[in-house]
Amino acid sequence: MSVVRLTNYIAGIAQAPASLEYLNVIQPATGEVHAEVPVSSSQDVEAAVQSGREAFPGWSRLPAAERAGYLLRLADLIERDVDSLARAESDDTGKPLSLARSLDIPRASANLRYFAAAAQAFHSESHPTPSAIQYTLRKPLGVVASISPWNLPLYLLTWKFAPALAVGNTVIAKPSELTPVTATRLSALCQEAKLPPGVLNIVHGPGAVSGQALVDHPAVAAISFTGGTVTGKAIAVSAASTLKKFSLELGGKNPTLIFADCDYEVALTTSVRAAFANQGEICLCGSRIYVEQSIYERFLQDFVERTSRLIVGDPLDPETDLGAVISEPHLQKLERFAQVARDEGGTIHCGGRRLALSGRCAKGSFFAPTVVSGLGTTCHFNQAEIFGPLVSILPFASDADVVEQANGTPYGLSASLWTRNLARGHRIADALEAGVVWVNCWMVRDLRTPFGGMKQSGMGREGGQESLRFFTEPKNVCVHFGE
Ligand code: TXE
Repeated sequence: MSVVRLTNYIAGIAQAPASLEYLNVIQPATGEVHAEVPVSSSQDVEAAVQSGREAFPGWSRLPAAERAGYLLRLADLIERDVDSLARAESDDTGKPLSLARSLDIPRASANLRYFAAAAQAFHSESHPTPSAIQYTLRKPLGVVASISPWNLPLYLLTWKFAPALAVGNTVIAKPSELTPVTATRLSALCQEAKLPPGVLNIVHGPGAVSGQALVDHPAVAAISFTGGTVTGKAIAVSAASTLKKFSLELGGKNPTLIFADCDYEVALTTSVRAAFANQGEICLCGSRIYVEQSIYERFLQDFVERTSRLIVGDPLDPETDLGAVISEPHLQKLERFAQVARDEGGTIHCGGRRLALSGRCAKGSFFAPTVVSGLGTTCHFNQAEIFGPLVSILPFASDADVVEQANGTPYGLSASLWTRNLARGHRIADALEAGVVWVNCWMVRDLRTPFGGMKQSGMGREGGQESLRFFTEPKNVCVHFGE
Protein backbone atom coordinates (compact mmCIF):
# COMPACT_ATOMS: atom_id res chain seq x y z
CA MET A 1 0.00 0.00 0.00
CA SER A 2 1.29 3.47 -0.82
CA VAL A 3 1.73 5.74 2.17
CA VAL A 4 0.53 9.32 1.68
CA ARG A 5 2.49 12.08 3.40
CA LEU A 6 -0.06 14.66 4.56
CA THR A 7 0.47 18.40 4.74
CA ASN A 8 -0.69 21.30 6.84
CA TYR A 9 -2.71 24.00 5.11
CA ILE A 10 -1.55 27.46 6.07
CA ALA A 11 -2.13 30.74 4.22
CA GLY A 12 -3.77 28.82 1.40
CA ILE A 13 -0.67 26.66 0.81
CA ALA A 14 -0.11 22.96 1.50
CA GLN A 15 3.00 22.88 3.70
CA ALA A 16 5.27 20.47 5.54
CA PRO A 17 5.53 21.01 9.31
CA ALA A 18 8.49 23.08 10.51
CA SER A 19 9.81 20.06 12.46
CA LEU A 20 9.70 17.85 9.34
CA GLU A 21 8.44 15.17 11.73
CA TYR A 22 5.55 12.87 10.98
CA LEU A 23 3.53 10.19 12.76
CA ASN A 24 2.22 7.06 11.12
CA VAL A 25 -1.54 6.89 10.54
CA ILE A 26 -2.80 3.32 10.81
CA GLN A 27 -5.82 2.00 8.97
CA PRO A 28 -7.82 0.33 11.77
CA ALA A 29 -9.36 -2.34 9.53
CA THR A 30 -6.07 -3.61 8.14
CA GLY A 31 -3.51 -2.57 10.73
CA GLU A 32 -1.41 -1.06 7.94
CA VAL A 33 0.15 2.40 7.81
CA HIS A 34 -1.62 4.34 5.08
CA ALA A 35 -0.54 7.92 5.76
CA GLU A 36 1.91 10.09 7.67
CA VAL A 37 0.55 13.04 9.58
CA PRO A 38 2.63 16.17 10.34
CA VAL A 39 3.73 16.77 13.92
CA SER A 40 3.09 20.50 14.02
CA SER A 41 4.84 22.63 16.61
CA SER A 42 4.19 26.08 18.02
CA GLN A 43 6.08 27.40 14.97
CA ASP A 44 3.40 26.03 12.61
CA VAL A 45 0.64 27.27 14.91
CA GLU A 46 2.27 30.71 14.92
CA ALA A 47 2.32 30.77 11.10
CA ALA A 48 -1.33 29.69 10.99
CA VAL A 49 -2.35 32.34 13.53
CA GLN A 50 -0.49 35.01 11.55
CA SER A 51 -2.22 34.00 8.35
CA GLY A 52 -5.59 33.95 10.13
CA ARG A 53 -4.93 37.43 11.50
CA GLU A 54 -3.97 38.79 8.09
CA ALA A 55 -7.05 37.29 6.46
CA PHE A 56 -9.44 38.47 9.17
CA PRO A 57 -10.05 42.12 8.18
CA GLY A 58 -10.93 41.28 4.58
CA TRP A 59 -12.98 38.19 5.41
CA SER A 60 -14.93 39.74 8.26
CA ARG A 61 -15.86 42.77 6.13
CA LEU A 62 -17.27 40.70 3.28
CA PRO A 63 -21.05 40.75 3.03
CA ALA A 64 -22.48 37.60 4.65
CA ALA A 65 -23.83 36.47 1.28
CA GLU A 66 -20.32 36.45 -0.19
CA ARG A 67 -18.91 34.42 2.68
CA ALA A 68 -21.85 32.07 2.24
CA GLY A 69 -20.99 31.74 -1.44
CA TYR A 70 -17.59 30.25 -0.58
CA LEU A 71 -19.14 27.78 1.86
CA LEU A 72 -21.69 26.72 -0.74
CA ARG A 73 -18.94 26.18 -3.31
CA LEU A 74 -17.11 24.01 -0.81
CA ALA A 75 -20.33 22.05 -0.17
CA ASP A 76 -20.70 21.48 -3.93
CA LEU A 77 -17.15 20.13 -4.11
CA ILE A 78 -17.68 17.83 -1.14
CA GLU A 79 -20.79 16.47 -2.85
CA ARG A 80 -18.91 16.02 -6.11
CA ASP A 81 -16.24 14.00 -4.27
CA VAL A 82 -18.58 12.15 -1.94
CA ASP A 83 -17.41 8.69 -3.00
CA SER A 84 -13.68 9.29 -2.62
CA LEU A 85 -14.16 11.23 0.63
CA ALA A 86 -16.33 8.45 2.04
CA ARG A 87 -13.68 5.90 1.13
CA ALA A 88 -10.97 8.02 2.79
CA GLU A 89 -13.12 8.42 5.93
CA SER A 90 -13.82 4.70 6.10
CA ASP A 91 -10.13 3.83 5.64
CA ASP A 92 -9.08 6.31 8.32
CA THR A 93 -11.67 5.41 10.96
CA GLY A 94 -12.58 1.76 10.26
CA LYS A 95 -16.27 2.66 9.96
CA PRO A 96 -18.40 0.95 7.30
CA LEU A 97 -18.04 2.65 3.93
CA SER A 98 -21.84 2.62 3.64
CA LEU A 99 -22.09 4.72 6.81
CA ALA A 100 -19.44 7.20 5.69
CA ARG A 101 -21.25 7.49 2.35
CA SER A 102 -24.74 7.91 3.83
CA LEU A 103 -23.99 9.88 7.01
CA ASP A 104 -20.54 11.43 7.43
CA ILE A 105 -19.88 13.07 4.10
CA PRO A 106 -23.46 14.19 3.33
CA ARG A 107 -23.58 15.74 6.78
CA ALA A 108 -20.33 17.62 6.11
CA SER A 109 -21.84 19.36 3.09
CA ALA A 110 -25.14 19.86 4.95
CA ASN A 111 -23.22 21.67 7.72
CA LEU A 112 -21.75 24.09 5.18
CA ARG A 113 -25.08 24.66 3.46
CA TYR A 114 -26.95 25.16 6.71
CA PHE A 115 -24.55 27.72 8.20
CA ALA A 116 -24.17 29.55 4.87
CA ALA A 117 -27.92 30.18 5.05
CA ALA A 118 -28.22 30.66 8.81
CA ALA A 119 -25.54 33.36 8.99
CA GLN A 120 -27.41 35.40 6.39
CA ALA A 121 -30.53 35.26 8.52
CA PHE A 122 -28.62 35.96 11.76
CA HIS A 123 -30.08 39.08 13.29
CA SER A 124 -29.42 41.24 16.31
CA GLU A 125 -31.69 43.14 18.66
CA SER A 126 -32.62 46.74 19.18
CA HIS A 127 -34.34 48.27 22.20
CA PRO A 128 -35.97 51.60 21.41
CA THR A 129 -37.17 54.12 24.00
CA PRO A 130 -38.70 57.58 23.34
CA SER A 131 -35.29 59.22 23.69
CA ALA A 132 -32.74 56.60 22.64
CA ILE A 133 -32.24 53.43 20.76
CA GLN A 134 -30.03 50.64 21.97
CA TYR A 135 -28.87 48.16 19.36
CA THR A 136 -26.61 45.15 19.60
CA LEU A 137 -23.98 44.34 17.01
CA ARG A 138 -22.69 40.77 16.77
CA LYS A 139 -18.99 41.03 15.96
CA PRO A 140 -16.82 38.09 14.86
CA LEU A 141 -14.17 37.19 17.45
CA GLY A 142 -11.09 37.09 15.20
CA VAL A 143 -8.94 33.97 14.85
CA VAL A 144 -10.67 30.98 16.44
CA ALA A 145 -9.65 27.34 16.91
CA SER A 146 -11.51 24.13 16.23
CA ILE A 147 -10.25 20.89 17.77
CA SER A 148 -12.07 17.79 16.62
CA PRO A 149 -11.99 14.04 17.30
CA TRP A 150 -11.64 10.83 15.29
CA ASN A 151 -15.10 9.32 15.38
CA LEU A 152 -16.82 11.64 12.88
CA PRO A 153 -13.86 13.47 11.35
CA LEU A 154 -15.14 15.59 8.46
CA TYR A 155 -18.65 15.78 9.93
CA LEU A 156 -17.44 17.44 13.15
CA LEU A 157 -14.71 19.53 11.52
CA THR A 158 -17.27 21.20 9.23
CA TRP A 159 -19.77 21.49 12.11
CA LYS A 160 -17.27 23.77 13.83
CA PHE A 161 -15.59 25.79 11.11
CA ALA A 162 -18.72 26.45 9.00
CA PRO A 163 -20.48 28.68 11.57
CA ALA A 164 -17.20 30.32 12.57
CA LEU A 165 -16.41 31.31 8.98
CA ALA A 166 -19.99 32.18 8.12
CA VAL A 167 -20.09 34.98 10.71
CA GLY A 168 -16.70 36.36 9.73
CA ASN A 169 -14.02 34.69 11.85
CA THR A 170 -10.93 33.05 10.46
CA VAL A 171 -10.20 29.54 11.69
CA ILE A 172 -7.37 27.23 12.62
CA ALA A 173 -8.62 23.66 12.68
CA LYS A 174 -6.78 20.79 14.30
CA PRO A 175 -8.25 17.46 13.28
CA SER A 176 -7.55 14.29 15.23
CA GLU A 177 -4.10 12.91 14.51
CA LEU A 178 -5.73 9.47 14.20
CA THR A 179 -7.96 10.50 11.27
CA PRO A 180 -6.35 13.37 9.36
CA VAL A 181 -6.96 12.36 5.74
CA THR A 182 -10.31 13.96 4.88
CA ALA A 183 -9.21 17.25 6.46
CA THR A 184 -6.21 17.25 4.14
CA ARG A 185 -8.48 16.51 1.18
CA LEU A 186 -10.62 19.41 2.31
CA SER A 187 -7.67 21.79 2.07
CA ALA A 188 -7.35 20.96 -1.64
CA LEU A 189 -11.07 21.65 -2.03
CA CYS A 190 -10.61 25.02 -0.31
CA GLN A 191 -7.99 25.89 -2.92
CA GLU A 192 -10.35 24.80 -5.67
CA ALA A 193 -13.19 26.86 -4.17
CA LYS A 194 -10.76 29.82 -4.13
CA LEU A 195 -11.36 30.40 -0.45
CA PRO A 196 -9.14 33.41 0.34
CA PRO A 197 -5.78 32.32 1.83
CA GLY A 198 -5.65 32.28 5.62
CA VAL A 199 -9.41 32.12 6.12
CA LEU A 200 -9.25 28.42 7.02
CA ASN A 201 -5.97 26.92 8.17
CA ILE A 202 -5.51 23.25 9.03
CA VAL A 203 -2.73 22.29 11.40
CA HIS A 204 -2.19 18.61 12.08
CA GLY A 205 -0.54 16.81 14.95
CA PRO A 206 -0.85 15.18 18.33
CA GLY A 207 -3.12 16.85 20.85
CA ALA A 208 -0.52 17.32 23.57
CA VAL A 209 1.83 19.16 21.17
CA SER A 210 -0.04 20.78 18.29
CA GLY A 211 -3.43 21.07 20.02
CA GLN A 212 -1.88 22.47 23.15
CA ALA A 213 0.11 25.08 21.16
CA LEU A 214 -3.16 26.25 19.67
CA VAL A 215 -4.92 26.40 23.02
CA ASP A 216 -2.02 28.36 24.53
CA HIS A 217 -1.67 30.91 21.74
CA PRO A 218 -2.67 34.33 23.08
CA ALA A 219 -4.10 35.53 19.75
CA VAL A 220 -6.59 32.67 19.47
CA ALA A 221 -9.87 34.13 20.68
CA ALA A 222 -11.98 30.99 21.16
CA ILE A 223 -11.83 27.22 21.11
CA SER A 224 -14.54 24.90 19.97
CA PHE A 225 -13.64 21.41 21.18
CA THR A 226 -15.16 17.96 20.83
CA GLY A 227 -13.42 15.04 22.50
CA GLY A 228 -12.87 13.27 25.80
CA THR A 229 -13.88 14.78 29.15
CA VAL A 230 -10.33 14.62 30.56
CA THR A 231 -8.97 16.54 27.56
CA GLY A 232 -11.84 19.02 27.73
CA LYS A 233 -11.09 19.86 31.35
CA ALA A 234 -7.38 20.35 30.57
CA ILE A 235 -8.31 22.69 27.71
CA ALA A 236 -10.61 24.68 30.00
CA VAL A 237 -7.75 25.14 32.49
CA SER A 238 -5.31 26.26 29.79
CA ALA A 239 -7.86 28.55 28.15
CA ALA A 240 -8.51 30.29 31.45
CA SER A 241 -4.97 31.70 31.57
CA THR A 242 -5.54 33.70 28.37
CA LEU A 243 -9.28 34.21 29.00
CA LYS A 244 -10.40 32.45 25.84
CA LYS A 245 -14.00 31.70 25.18
CA PHE A 246 -14.56 27.94 24.88
CA SER A 247 -17.25 25.43 24.10
CA LEU A 248 -16.75 21.80 25.10
CA GLU A 249 -18.65 18.84 23.68
CA LEU A 250 -17.46 15.89 25.73
CA GLY A 251 -18.34 12.31 26.47
CA GLY A 252 -21.59 10.61 27.36
CA LYS A 253 -23.05 7.52 29.03
CA ASN A 254 -26.45 7.86 27.54
CA PRO A 255 -29.52 6.05 28.86
CA THR A 256 -32.19 4.47 26.67
CA LEU A 257 -35.50 4.04 28.54
CA ILE A 258 -37.86 1.34 27.31
CA PHE A 259 -41.35 1.43 28.82
CA ALA A 260 -43.67 -1.58 28.57
CA ASP A 261 -46.21 0.41 26.52
CA CYS A 262 -43.73 1.35 23.77
CA ASP A 263 -43.97 0.35 20.13
CA TYR A 264 -41.88 -2.72 20.90
CA GLU A 265 -40.50 -3.51 17.45
CA VAL A 266 -39.41 0.06 16.66
CA ALA A 267 -37.92 0.52 20.14
CA LEU A 268 -35.98 -2.72 19.86
CA THR A 269 -34.63 -2.06 16.37
CA THR A 270 -33.69 1.52 17.15
CA SER A 271 -32.06 0.77 20.49
CA VAL A 272 -29.85 -1.84 18.83
CA ARG A 273 -28.85 0.75 16.24
CA ALA A 274 -28.34 3.39 18.94
CA ALA A 275 -26.05 1.02 20.81
CA PHE A 276 -23.85 -0.12 17.95
CA ALA A 277 -23.91 2.50 15.18
CA ASN A 278 -20.36 3.46 14.19
CA GLN A 279 -19.11 0.63 16.48
CA GLY A 280 -20.63 2.47 19.45
CA GLU A 281 -18.15 5.29 18.82
CA ILE A 282 -20.64 8.16 18.73
CA CYS A 283 -21.04 10.35 21.78
CA LEU A 284 -24.83 9.94 21.36
CA CYS A 285 -24.87 6.13 21.45
CA GLY A 286 -27.20 4.65 24.07
CA SER A 287 -25.05 2.40 26.24
CA ARG A 288 -27.30 1.90 29.32
CA ILE A 289 -30.62 0.41 28.35
CA TYR A 290 -33.25 0.52 31.10
CA VAL A 291 -36.21 -1.79 30.47
CA GLU A 292 -39.45 -1.83 32.45
CA GLN A 293 -39.60 -4.94 34.61
CA SER A 294 -42.65 -6.55 32.96
CA ILE A 295 -40.94 -6.79 29.53
CA TYR A 296 -37.33 -7.04 30.74
CA GLU A 297 -36.69 -10.76 30.08
CA ARG A 298 -38.30 -10.68 26.65
CA PHE A 299 -36.47 -7.51 25.63
CA LEU A 300 -33.10 -8.80 26.86
CA GLN A 301 -33.52 -12.01 24.90
CA ASP A 302 -34.60 -10.20 21.72
CA PHE A 303 -31.86 -7.58 22.06
CA VAL A 304 -29.19 -10.28 22.39
CA GLU A 305 -30.63 -12.18 19.45
CA ARG A 306 -30.61 -9.04 17.25
CA THR A 307 -27.10 -8.17 18.37
CA SER A 308 -25.82 -11.65 17.56
CA ARG A 309 -27.05 -11.18 14.00
CA LEU A 310 -25.00 -8.01 13.43
CA ILE A 311 -22.18 -8.50 10.97
CA VAL A 312 -18.73 -7.33 12.02
CA GLY A 313 -16.62 -7.20 8.92
CA ASP A 314 -14.55 -5.44 6.32
CA PRO A 315 -15.76 -1.82 6.23
CA LEU A 316 -15.79 -2.01 2.43
CA ASP A 317 -18.31 -4.87 2.40
CA PRO A 318 -21.84 -3.46 1.98
CA GLU A 319 -23.20 -6.16 4.31
CA THR A 320 -21.03 -4.98 7.22
CA ASP A 321 -22.86 -3.48 10.21
CA LEU A 322 -19.83 -2.80 12.42
CA GLY A 323 -16.36 -2.10 11.06
CA ALA A 324 -13.09 -1.78 12.96
CA VAL A 325 -12.72 0.25 16.15
CA ILE A 326 -10.39 3.20 15.95
CA SER A 327 -7.10 1.66 17.11
CA GLU A 328 -5.39 -1.24 18.82
CA PRO A 329 -5.04 0.71 22.13
CA HIS A 330 -8.77 1.48 21.97
CA LEU A 331 -9.49 -2.20 21.32
CA GLN A 332 -7.45 -3.07 24.39
CA LYS A 333 -9.50 -0.56 26.40
CA LEU A 334 -12.67 -2.35 25.24
CA GLU A 335 -11.21 -5.71 26.29
CA ARG A 336 -10.46 -4.25 29.72
CA PHE A 337 -14.06 -3.10 30.03
CA ALA A 338 -15.35 -6.58 29.13
CA GLN A 339 -13.18 -7.82 31.97
CA VAL A 340 -14.59 -5.12 34.27
CA ALA A 341 -18.08 -6.43 33.46
CA ARG A 342 -17.00 -9.97 34.41
CA ASP A 343 -15.18 -8.83 37.55
CA GLU A 344 -18.19 -6.83 38.71
CA GLY A 345 -20.40 -9.92 38.38
CA GLY A 346 -22.16 -9.15 35.11
CA THR A 347 -23.34 -11.72 32.59
CA ILE A 348 -21.97 -11.32 29.08
CA HIS A 349 -24.67 -12.62 26.72
CA CYS A 350 -22.73 -12.11 23.51
CA GLY A 351 -19.43 -10.59 22.41
CA GLY A 352 -16.99 -9.54 25.11
CA ARG A 353 -13.95 -10.23 22.97
CA ARG A 354 -11.90 -9.12 19.98
CA LEU A 355 -12.58 -10.76 16.63
CA ALA A 356 -10.03 -12.11 14.19
CA LEU A 357 -11.02 -11.54 10.58
CA SER A 358 -9.32 -13.00 7.56
CA GLY A 359 -7.93 -11.65 4.29
CA ARG A 360 -7.08 -7.96 4.12
CA CYS A 361 -8.56 -7.41 7.63
CA ALA A 362 -6.48 -10.12 9.34
CA LYS A 363 -4.51 -7.50 11.31
CA GLY A 364 -7.45 -5.17 11.95
CA SER A 365 -8.95 -4.05 15.27
CA PHE A 366 -12.41 -5.62 15.54
CA PHE A 367 -14.56 -6.11 18.63
CA ALA A 368 -17.72 -8.21 18.88
CA PRO A 369 -20.85 -6.28 19.87
CA THR A 370 -21.37 -7.02 23.53
CA VAL A 371 -24.46 -7.18 25.72
CA VAL A 372 -24.12 -7.30 29.49
CA SER A 373 -26.78 -7.69 32.16
CA GLY A 374 -26.80 -8.06 35.92
CA LEU A 375 -24.88 -4.87 36.75
CA GLY A 376 -26.37 -2.01 38.77
CA THR A 377 -26.16 1.61 37.70
CA THR A 378 -23.37 2.38 40.18
CA CYS A 379 -20.98 -0.28 38.78
CA HIS A 380 -17.90 1.09 37.03
CA PHE A 381 -19.06 -0.56 33.79
CA ASN A 382 -22.23 1.55 33.92
CA GLN A 383 -20.52 4.74 35.01
CA ALA A 384 -17.55 5.11 32.66
CA GLU A 385 -17.70 6.21 29.05
CA ILE A 386 -16.50 3.12 27.16
CA PHE A 387 -17.05 4.51 23.64
CA GLY A 388 -17.34 1.19 21.90
CA PRO A 389 -19.79 -1.63 21.13
CA LEU A 390 -20.52 -2.64 24.74
CA VAL A 391 -23.92 -2.05 26.32
CA SER A 392 -25.62 -2.88 29.56
CA ILE A 393 -29.29 -3.81 30.00
CA LEU A 394 -30.92 -3.07 33.34
CA PRO A 395 -34.48 -3.46 34.68
CA PHE A 396 -36.52 -0.68 36.27
CA ALA A 397 -39.63 -0.70 38.43
CA SER A 398 -41.27 2.74 38.10
CA ASP A 399 -40.96 6.17 36.49
CA ALA A 400 -39.22 7.55 39.58
CA ASP A 401 -36.84 4.60 39.67
CA VAL A 402 -35.79 4.94 36.03
CA VAL A 403 -35.29 8.69 36.26
CA GLU A 404 -33.05 8.23 39.28
CA GLN A 405 -31.02 5.51 37.57
CA ALA A 406 -30.82 7.33 34.24
CA ASN A 407 -29.54 10.46 36.00
CA GLY A 408 -27.14 8.45 38.14
CA THR A 409 -23.88 9.04 36.24
CA PRO A 410 -21.59 12.07 35.99
CA TYR A 411 -22.59 12.51 32.33
CA GLY A 412 -25.61 14.24 30.81
CA LEU A 413 -25.34 14.36 27.04
CA SER A 414 -28.39 12.64 25.58
CA ALA A 415 -31.20 10.20 26.36
CA SER A 416 -33.79 8.34 24.36
CA LEU A 417 -37.10 7.18 25.82
CA TRP A 418 -39.77 4.93 24.39
CA THR A 419 -43.44 5.06 25.45
CA ARG A 420 -46.84 5.47 23.81
CA ASN A 421 -47.95 7.59 26.76
CA LEU A 422 -46.93 11.05 25.62
CA ALA A 423 -47.80 12.70 28.92
CA ARG A 424 -45.23 10.43 30.54
CA GLY A 425 -42.86 11.13 27.64
CA HIS A 426 -42.96 14.86 28.35
CA ARG A 427 -42.70 14.38 32.12
CA ILE A 428 -39.68 12.11 31.92
CA ALA A 429 -38.00 14.22 29.22
CA ASP A 430 -38.28 17.15 31.61
CA ALA A 431 -36.78 15.19 34.52
CA LEU A 432 -33.80 13.73 32.67
CA GLU A 433 -30.43 15.41 33.14
CA ALA A 434 -29.44 15.49 29.48
CA GLY A 435 -28.83 18.23 26.95
CA VAL A 436 -30.66 16.30 24.22
CA VAL A 437 -33.69 14.02 24.77
CA TRP A 438 -35.36 11.94 22.08
CA VAL A 439 -38.86 10.57 22.60
CA ASN A 440 -39.67 7.54 20.42
CA CYS A 441 -36.64 8.12 18.23
CA TRP A 442 -32.86 8.37 18.33
CA MET A 443 -30.40 10.70 16.63
CA VAL A 444 -33.03 12.59 14.71
CA ARG A 445 -31.00 15.73 14.24
CA ASP A 446 -32.00 19.17 13.09
CA LEU A 447 -29.11 21.58 12.60
CA ARG A 448 -31.19 24.46 13.99
CA THR A 449 -31.43 22.91 17.47
CA PRO A 450 -29.05 23.40 20.40
CA PHE A 451 -26.66 20.51 20.84
CA GLY A 452 -24.47 19.72 23.86
CA GLY A 453 -24.39 18.19 27.29
CA MET A 454 -24.96 18.83 30.97
CA LYS A 455 -22.70 17.87 33.89
CA GLN A 456 -19.45 16.23 32.73
CA SER A 457 -20.68 16.03 29.14
CA GLY A 458 -19.69 19.54 28.34
CA MET A 459 -20.13 23.23 28.56
CA GLY A 460 -21.91 25.41 26.05
CA ARG A 461 -24.04 24.44 23.09
CA GLU A 462 -23.48 24.14 19.37
CA GLY A 463 -26.01 24.21 16.54
CA GLY A 464 -28.20 26.87 14.97
CA GLN A 465 -28.17 30.22 16.71
CA GLU A 466 -26.03 28.82 19.52
CA SER A 467 -23.06 28.34 17.18
CA LEU A 468 -23.53 31.78 15.63
CA ARG A 469 -23.71 33.37 19.07
CA PHE A 470 -20.67 31.44 20.29
CA PHE A 471 -18.55 32.68 17.39
CA THR A 472 -19.61 36.32 17.82
CA GLU A 473 -19.34 38.92 20.54
CA PRO A 474 -22.28 41.19 21.32
CA LYS A 475 -21.50 44.88 21.33
CA ASN A 476 -24.23 47.21 22.50
CA VAL A 477 -24.54 50.73 21.09
CA CYS A 478 -26.81 53.36 22.60
CA VAL A 479 -27.79 56.36 20.47
CA HIS A 480 -29.50 59.16 22.33
CA PHE A 481 -31.70 61.45 20.29
CA GLY A 482 -33.98 63.06 22.88
CA GLU A 483 -33.65 66.26 24.86
O1 TXE B 1 -9.79 11.98 22.65
P1 TXE B 1 -9.08 13.35 22.91
P2 TXE B 1 -9.14 10.54 22.51
C1 TXE B 1 -13.89 10.11 24.40
C2 TXE B 1 -13.96 8.60 24.34
C3 TXE B 1 -12.54 8.22 24.08
C4 TXE B 1 -11.82 9.24 24.91
C5 TXE B 1 -10.41 9.51 24.51
O2 TXE B 1 -14.35 8.10 25.58
O3 TXE B 1 -12.26 6.90 24.49
O4 TXE B 1 -12.56 10.42 24.73
O5 TXE B 1 -10.32 9.68 23.11
C6 TXE B 1 -7.00 16.80 20.75
N1 TXE B 1 -4.82 20.28 23.82
N2 TXE B 1 -14.23 10.73 23.13
O6 TXE B 1 -7.95 10.36 23.35
O7 TXE B 1 -7.69 13.15 23.40
C7 TXE B 1 -6.72 15.54 19.98
O8 TXE B 1 -5.54 15.65 19.21
C8 TXE B 1 -5.51 20.44 22.69
C9 TXE B 1 -15.54 11.28 23.05
O9 TXE B 1 -8.97 10.29 21.08
O10 TXE B 1 -10.01 14.16 23.71
C10 TXE B 1 -7.98 15.43 19.14
O11 TXE B 1 -7.89 16.30 18.02
N3 TXE B 1 -6.02 19.43 21.98
C11 TXE B 1 -15.69 12.17 21.89
C12 TXE B 1 -9.06 15.92 20.11
O12 TXE B 1 -8.37 16.68 21.10
C13 TXE B 1 -5.85 18.20 22.45
C14 TXE B 1 -15.00 11.82 20.66
C15 TXE B 1 -9.84 14.81 20.80
O13 TXE B 1 -8.94 13.93 21.42
C16 TXE B 1 -5.14 17.95 23.65
C17 TXE B 1 -13.68 11.29 20.88
C18 TXE B 1 -4.61 19.07 24.34
N4 TXE B 1 -3.94 18.95 25.48
C19 TXE B 1 -13.37 10.74 22.10
N5 TXE B 1 -5.13 16.62 23.87
C20 TXE B 1 -17.04 12.77 21.70
N6 TXE B 1 -17.44 13.66 22.61
O14 TXE B 1 -17.71 12.51 20.72
C21 TXE B 1 -5.81 16.03 22.86
N7 TXE B 1 -6.23 16.99 21.99
